[in-house]
Amino acid sequence: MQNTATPTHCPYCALQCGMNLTPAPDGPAGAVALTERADFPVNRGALCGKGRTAPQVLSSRVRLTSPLVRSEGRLVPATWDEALDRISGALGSVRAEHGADALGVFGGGGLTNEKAYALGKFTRIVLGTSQIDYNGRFCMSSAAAAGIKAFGVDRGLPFPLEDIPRTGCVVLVGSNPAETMPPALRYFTELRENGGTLIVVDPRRTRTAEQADLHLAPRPGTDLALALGLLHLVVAEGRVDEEYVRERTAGWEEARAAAMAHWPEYVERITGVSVPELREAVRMFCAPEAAMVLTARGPEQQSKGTDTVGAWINLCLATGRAGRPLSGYGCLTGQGNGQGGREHGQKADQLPGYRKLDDPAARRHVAEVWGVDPDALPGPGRSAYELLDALGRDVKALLLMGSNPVVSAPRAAHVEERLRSLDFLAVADVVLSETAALADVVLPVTQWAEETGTTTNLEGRVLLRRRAITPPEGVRSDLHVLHELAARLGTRQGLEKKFPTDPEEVFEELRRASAGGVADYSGITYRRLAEENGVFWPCPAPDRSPGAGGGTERAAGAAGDGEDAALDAALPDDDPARALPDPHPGTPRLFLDRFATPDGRARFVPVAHRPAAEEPDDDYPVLLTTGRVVSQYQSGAQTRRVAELNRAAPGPFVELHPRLAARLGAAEGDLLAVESRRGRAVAPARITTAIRPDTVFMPFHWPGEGRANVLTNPALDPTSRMPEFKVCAVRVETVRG
Ligand SMILES: Nc1nc2c(c(=O)[nH]1)N[C@H]1C(S)=C(S)[C@@H](COP(=O)(O)OP(=O)(O)OC[C@H]3O[C@@H](n4cnc5c(=O)[nH]c(N)nc54)[C@H](O)[C@@H]3O)O[C@H]1N2
Ligand SMILES: Nc1nc2c(c(=O)[nH]1)N[C@H]1C(S)=C(S)[C@@H](COP(=O)(O)OP(=O)(O)OC[C@H]3O[C@@H](n4cnc5c(=O)[nH]c(N)nc54)[C@H](O)[C@@H]3O)O[C@H]1N2
Ligand code: SF4
Ligand SMILES: [Mo]
Repeated sequence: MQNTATPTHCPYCALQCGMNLTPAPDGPAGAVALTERADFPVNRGALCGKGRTAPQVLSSRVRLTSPLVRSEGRLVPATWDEALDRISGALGSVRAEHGADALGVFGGGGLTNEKAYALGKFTRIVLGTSQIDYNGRFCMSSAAAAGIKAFGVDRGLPFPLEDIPRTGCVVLVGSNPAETMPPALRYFTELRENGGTLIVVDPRRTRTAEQADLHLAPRPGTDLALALGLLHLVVAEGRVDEEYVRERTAGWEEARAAAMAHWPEYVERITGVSVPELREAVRMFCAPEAAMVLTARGPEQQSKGTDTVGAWINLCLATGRAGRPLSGYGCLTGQGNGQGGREHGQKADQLPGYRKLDDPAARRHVAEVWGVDPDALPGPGRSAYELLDALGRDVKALLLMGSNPVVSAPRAAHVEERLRSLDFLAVADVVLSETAALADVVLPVTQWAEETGTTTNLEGRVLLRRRAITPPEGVRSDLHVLHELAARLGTRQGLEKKFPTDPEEVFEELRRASAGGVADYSGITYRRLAEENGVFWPCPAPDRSPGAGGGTERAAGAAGDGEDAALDAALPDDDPARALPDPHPGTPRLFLDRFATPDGRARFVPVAHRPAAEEPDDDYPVLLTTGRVVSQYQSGAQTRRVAELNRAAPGPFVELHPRLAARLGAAEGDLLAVESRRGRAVAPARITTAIRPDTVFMPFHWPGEGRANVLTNPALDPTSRMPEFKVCAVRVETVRG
């Protein structure tokens, strides 16, 4: 491999910060030097501590470099052939005995587009099962469902991050970028420097909330009432944009009636946010010409997450703040490929290009690309938690790629027990995660810097992650795993030929499969991604019209235009190349002319407040909410292997208010037992006035005694099937002795 710097992207969150990597010739295997990559516009060189230290996880000391198989209860090293044969033997016999739907597949939003695509295809045409879902269900599924209802398409942000500093007001609802996307905080700082205002809605005064002009601290699980109360005031104060509502939306009367039932005083009682604060928020949001609402996991990870996001979208629509320059609703997606991972078919109900598995035309199109009979494609399967809950019962064997549910799934002790009850579990991972440790076979796979692939960041910008170094001996790519399993498990000879191991070949097929779909990638090539530093979908191939139903802006001046024009001028008049249409420039901004609904209008959704699935009572009097800290990533499988990050964030804690601490007789650092109807976790107290006195907060990054997810409630949103990670009832006690 060359010793020059390779421009690539971080393996972790949805910002997908750019960085340069150079192999270190004299260092240990996998050692690379990381340097700033200033040409990538999203982070302009800045990285958080996780991104900066990500190369440490490449070193073979902290990772798996040999397949492992279970023998007499223990995981022992094996050859790749032994491990793959074990998997195909076990999956084959479960299928023979119990039918294809007894096989389950669980994917991840960190997988590249190519892997997500290949995994969905493998599940449907090699295993023949409907039982696939992925951890993205736990992430942005509520925002996705609400976006589809209101706008007809789900793309996290319908505009690039660079628009944020130029709008007038941003409401950040349950989002803590100071910890979860530090390089993006700059966009909000610049907003305020430009005279714009920032409102943060969070039960905790986070480092993000500290930057805000106005911080609203609602009781966890009450964002729906809060948004309805704000809409009520918008109507009462005559701030509705009547002309916009008439021309660009449908369903206002019903939504208006629902909001009018939510009086400010009633909303104050539910949320704890005072009427003057509500009025101030409305004034700040409505004063400038343009404004945005951005949600993240706070309001979304609720059993009413879809309705809650719908209520915030209604607020944008009533005030004319969607589908106009510098205005709109957006969701800040989480994982590295959180956006692309939900578009190409690892979701239970989905086919590539964001097509629906139950749509006959979609089935025909994709089946043709795959060279199979549309009737042979299974139907929609169970959602993530429902799939995990069915393990050992209806689903007897599981193949898992890119998630660590023992730590990250709700009601985690139960999920762990379900995983243990499987006839067979295979896990592909880069480290021995807590979930991999339960497996019958573990496959060690290549990591971000060792393989090429595309991801789609939170803006809908498709990016090329490039291979920068040679992987260690003994590891293979996820694409290789699927190829080899297709060879062993295919119901007809040669099926593995449909599973190439070269990512660009997979992408070429993904382009065709997505063509004409909502998330149309057909006009995107690896070459363009390399030259243009990313392309926003939809980007149809030149002879197609956008699949998202128009409403899109043709971005001016995509790189290469000038070059093409010069080339054109140089060609003789009758040269066939002259007739080639210009490539589609991609779509940084959606909805400017019309929304992606059949009639081009956005839909108001009538919603009403309802309580959380579990409210505090005498037995469990305190609210628990959960989330993240800056120095650990998700289940911690990768970041807990980096010493510097462990020093910064060594373990779990329970954040609580001094008043609650006094009532419990707890001092800073004392061990607290937090108990819910599902389990008990123990972690030291961290006392701060930055949290509401009725609420405790725990980060979920750790296994063991302080595992927050043994407490959380798997109550599901009826539409998105999102579990209620952000609110459940607990009791808290100090642990004596
Ligand atoms: N350091 C770090 N960064 C990450 C990740 C990580 O694990 N670690 N993960 C990535 C991923 S996959 C994701 S999804 C994103 C998540 O990014 P965020 O959504 O910013 O992260 P969270 O900490 O889960 O939740 C955000 C805030 O919601 C608040 N909150 C809790 N309950 C409620 C409520 O009922 N209402 C409201 N309004 N707010 C509430 C919490 O106090 C918290 O501050 O981060 C990404 N970036
Ligand atoms: N209580 C609570 N729980 C939560 C949340 C919360 O806010 N509160 N948030 C939820 C959210 S938003 C999310 S996104 C989930 C995330 O939780 P998880 O799904 O557990 O996510 P990770 O910890 O990122 O797990 C990814 C695993 O895949 C491995 N891996 C990384 N890259 C690859 C690859 O390319 N191939 C393969 N085969 N493996 C790879 C990693 O080493 C790791 O073991 O957690 C959810 N759980
Ligand atoms: S903000 Fe996200 S993408 Fe950027 S360096 Fe940190 S973890 Fe990586
Ligand atoms: Mo996430």
